[in-house]
Amino acid sequence: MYKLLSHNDLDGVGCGILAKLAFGKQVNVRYNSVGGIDREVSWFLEKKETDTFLFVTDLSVNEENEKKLDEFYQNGGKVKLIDHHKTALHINQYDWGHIEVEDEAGKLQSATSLYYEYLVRNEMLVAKPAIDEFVELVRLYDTWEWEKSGNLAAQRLNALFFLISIDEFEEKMLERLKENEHFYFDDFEKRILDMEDDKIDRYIRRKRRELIQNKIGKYYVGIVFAESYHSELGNELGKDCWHLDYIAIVNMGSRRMGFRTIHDDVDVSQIASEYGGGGHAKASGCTITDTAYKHFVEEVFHLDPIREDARRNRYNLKGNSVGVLFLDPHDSRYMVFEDEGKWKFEKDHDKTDNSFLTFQEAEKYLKRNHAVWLSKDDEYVNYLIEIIKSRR
Ligand SMILES: [Mn+2]
Repeated sequence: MYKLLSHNDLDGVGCGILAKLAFGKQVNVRYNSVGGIDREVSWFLEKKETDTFLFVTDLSVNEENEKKLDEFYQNGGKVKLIDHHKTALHINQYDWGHIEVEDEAGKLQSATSLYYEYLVRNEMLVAKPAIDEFVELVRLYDTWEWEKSGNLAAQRLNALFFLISIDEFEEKMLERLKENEHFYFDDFEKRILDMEDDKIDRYIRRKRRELIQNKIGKYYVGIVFAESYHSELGNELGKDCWHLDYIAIVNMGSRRMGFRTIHDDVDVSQIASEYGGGGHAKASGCTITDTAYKHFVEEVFHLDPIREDARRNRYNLKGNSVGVLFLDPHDSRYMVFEDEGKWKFEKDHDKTDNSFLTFQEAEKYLKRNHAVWLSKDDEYVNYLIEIIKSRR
């Protein structure tokens, strides 16, 4: 017999699907949250099922279970822990551990891609195009590479995963992978996925209007209270507010929060670990501890959300060397302009000493320090009229 303890997200369930393809009724699969895995591992070890082969995928164990698993292994038990989170790299010291964040070519791994390689290499599963394609979609989604490569199928696979129950998802995927040469979405799935896309767009637009900005430690942070679509939300808000170092998504209901960044020079696994959590450089999470509550809820709750840039301008356009007008919450106006190869700004018609190499740097400075937004054309025109009048 085989037992698989895996994560309850798409990547974790991808491992479960592969296990069922490989072992059929011989495997017992259980999905766990990050917080639930250690209890399951302890239970398994207490039962002393020495002839059951234990797989743990997409999750790691605490120190106590790490020791107990090694003891189990040393006494002839069969166990393999396969993960791609860098916080688990120390498990590689054991023969039964295989943690790989990226392969030799620098391609980011997911638990599903690692487990697939493992099963095929050990002749427990025969590779075929449909499975290759499914595994790659899961990997693209889990590592966020789909964003760069623009692979919407990966994002849609995850959306489908959340639209139906885990059991239903498993069943559909198992049948599809067994019976077809290639992976596909059927017509019904395509329709509900289109509807879901619209819903996500509306949700993100609404949450953008609720985004709060604050400086926490050395970082400028965007904070949003949200229950759903954390990945999509973190990514879209991060791109829209690229002047922020990372986005913190607070879920009061589950008492958990997530951190997302689009920037290569910010490591949010570091930030999560300061609050007792963990994860990846670009996506991480933690439970809302007292300190996290203080920083991300209490101290920001009274702040107003940051305004959006005007989107339908014809004249007040970013990068316009003649001048670009920004407004701040205290009704101050900032005109950014190019002068002798440098970008400068005046505040309410008064010169300032600031100068920047690019327009983006000036915009970043103003957005971080003064929470500005791009004004609409009519305010821009008014400002220009004031300049003309003052010259007469
Ligand atoms: Mn994963």
